[in-house]
Amino acid sequence: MKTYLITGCAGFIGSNFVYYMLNKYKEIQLVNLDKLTYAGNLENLKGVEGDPRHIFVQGDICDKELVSKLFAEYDFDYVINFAAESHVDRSISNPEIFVQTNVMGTVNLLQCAKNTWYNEGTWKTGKKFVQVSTDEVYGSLGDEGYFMETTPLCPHSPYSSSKASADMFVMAFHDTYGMPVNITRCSNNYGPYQFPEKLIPLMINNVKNHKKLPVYGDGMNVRDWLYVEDHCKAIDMVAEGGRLGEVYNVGGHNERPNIFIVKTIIAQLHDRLQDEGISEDLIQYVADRLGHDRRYGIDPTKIKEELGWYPETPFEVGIVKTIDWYLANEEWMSHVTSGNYLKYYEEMYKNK
Ligand code: NAD
Ligand code: TDX
Repeated sequence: MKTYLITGCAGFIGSNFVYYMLNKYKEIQLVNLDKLTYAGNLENLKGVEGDPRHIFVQGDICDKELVSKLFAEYDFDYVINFAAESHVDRSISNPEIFVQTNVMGTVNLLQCAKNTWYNEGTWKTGKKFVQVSTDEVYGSLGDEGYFMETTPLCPHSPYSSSKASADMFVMAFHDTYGMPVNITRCSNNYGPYQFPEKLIPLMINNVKNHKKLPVYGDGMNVRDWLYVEDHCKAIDMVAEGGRLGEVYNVGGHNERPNIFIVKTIIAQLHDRLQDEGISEDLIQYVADRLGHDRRYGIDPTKIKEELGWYPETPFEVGIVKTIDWYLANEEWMSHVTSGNYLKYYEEMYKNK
């Protein structure tokens, strides 16, 4: 049986990963270390309550004592590091916590893994550290071309700079000590349990409540959308079969301008809810994000050719599944949008 230290798995992608893995593997042990920041939510893990294959530990990936204790207690085969501060807008107003968690936290995990897995120049067999990174580390594309694994890192936001820095430390541990690692760099995920500070759930929530839809700039920035379950599958495949020391880009020629996404959500909810108050009149173009990357687009050839992964969910199917989930989980949304979310929203969008 394989034992995993998974971090940040009370968040969006991590909680989806927990469901994916427990569904796929009958015999598995997941130890989920999560600090439960504003983005971490135990309600995301309700479906695995009582399942002994999933153990939740509340704590910080920066906490050396705690992480060392976990390594002493469990014989981890894998570390899969999802834990991060993940929102670009928050990184623009408060970069320090991004350095703390995304860089220092990752280095702490690397060190604790090395302390346990490495002895007198030799690594224990079958171990691997997988860093969940992002296409944003490559910077921004013009109208043409795609991000390849060989594209130089050129991050622009404090968030993507912290993720690029973490990636470099992961590679440094591979290059310096021979640590068995992989890095995955995926494009924008969407699906169940995504916190409504991100474009798709924010728009779904606002449309439903007839609130204005804040579209940054001209709405023509392009993101390459990936259904979260397809991403979870890719991470599992990389952990299982990725060549050591390699980076794998995860995405799938699924690029859409933001305004297309917003209009799709409006049309879907208008029809589904039969609500005449839902229309494109809700769209409000607002001041652009500072340093807003224009276009992301992933070339997924490497992961397809080496591991046979491809994005199985077309956007048209994934967005309907996503909207279905949010409509069926109004209580989840009302819990996460009470309290601090309201304060965040007012502050974030006050001058827009
Ligand atoms: P999220 O913000 O939904 O969840 C992050 C989780 O990490 C939360 O549960 C939070 O409590 C936890 N966390 C934060 N700081 C922590 C700390 N110091 N110690 C322990 N836990 C901590 O993020 P997400 O969207 O699920 O993203 C997961 C990972 O995937 C991140 O590393 C992110 O950079 C990367 N990624 C996300 C996307 C996307 O579209 N969402 C795309 C590419 C890459
Ligand atoms: O209110 C909004 N209006 C708007 O126009 C918000 C929240 C976003 N946008 C735009 C900005 C982006 O061009 O929509 C696009 C998507 O924005 P986000 O959902 O904030 O995602 P993005 O900044 O692209 O980053 C996401 O994908 C890569 C994740 O948050 C990162 O964690 C991941 O690494």
